[in-house]
Amino acid sequence: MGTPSAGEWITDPGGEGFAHTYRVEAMLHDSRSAFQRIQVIENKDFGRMLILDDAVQTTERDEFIYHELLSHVPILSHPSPGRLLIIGGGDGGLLREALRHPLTHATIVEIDGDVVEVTRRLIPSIPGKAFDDPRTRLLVDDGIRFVRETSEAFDVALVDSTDPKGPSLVLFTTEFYGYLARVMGSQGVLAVQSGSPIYQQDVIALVRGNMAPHFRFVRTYLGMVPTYPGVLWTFTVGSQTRDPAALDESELSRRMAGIATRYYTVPAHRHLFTFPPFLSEVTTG
Ligand code: AG3
Repeated sequence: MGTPSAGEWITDPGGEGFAHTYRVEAMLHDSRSAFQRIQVIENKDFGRMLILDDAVQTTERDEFIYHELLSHVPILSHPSPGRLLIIGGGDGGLLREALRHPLTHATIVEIDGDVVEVTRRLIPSIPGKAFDDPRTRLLVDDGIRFVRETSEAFDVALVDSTDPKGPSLVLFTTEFYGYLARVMGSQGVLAVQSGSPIYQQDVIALVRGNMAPHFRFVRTYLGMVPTYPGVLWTFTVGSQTRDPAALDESELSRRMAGIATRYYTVPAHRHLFTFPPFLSEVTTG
């Protein structure tokens, strides 16, 4: 496919029968890495947008929603998080948000170094200074191989993957979740993006089923991301010691003090896990 030019529309397909579409104000980047097509466009409503293999990953205007949800919920679910592991997340938005907590160390293992380079250069507000933080170590490597082979220990692991297709499929397997549970030990907390409750209910069921053997609590929560197909999006957190849906509010308030957020709030925390009735089967299956 040729590079779309200004004025043309690009399409992010949802299920088999619907899609989101965005008008290209300016085409800033279009390349093929060893793993995927990488595009950055400018859009009137969402600003700069990072698109991998036609799927919108993150945008200047709404990135905070996904990144706040995938960082604060699991980090707060751990009683004393020090060492963080991120698999994927090469745009750096999740790393930036997570580093707002008093972590001691963050390792990010991204398979595609081009995603890191392109985002840092063209959408610098998303990573901010996260890759220069002294606590950060960036490894351009295969995430599953890293967790299988490492002898390091982590407290919290976050999987910021693309849709379960091609190379990211392994990031949805029970073997992978088992390796992550092993590197985190008896207090570990894992959170992953688990897809759309509108057109990927099979993905949510897969993630929940594959995490269940490895974590005492497995909880799915909901967010609204305007630029993901269908807007509604899910995340699933596995925890060994505490139920992420039933944390003490005064502890949450203490730990979120000084961390200003635009989507996540402490009073709303437990409600993130309550789905409207038409979606309730998604998390009871
Ligand atoms: N990770 C991927 C979310 C999936 C979006 N899917 C889609 N648009 N079809 C987002 C990475 C942000 N750091």
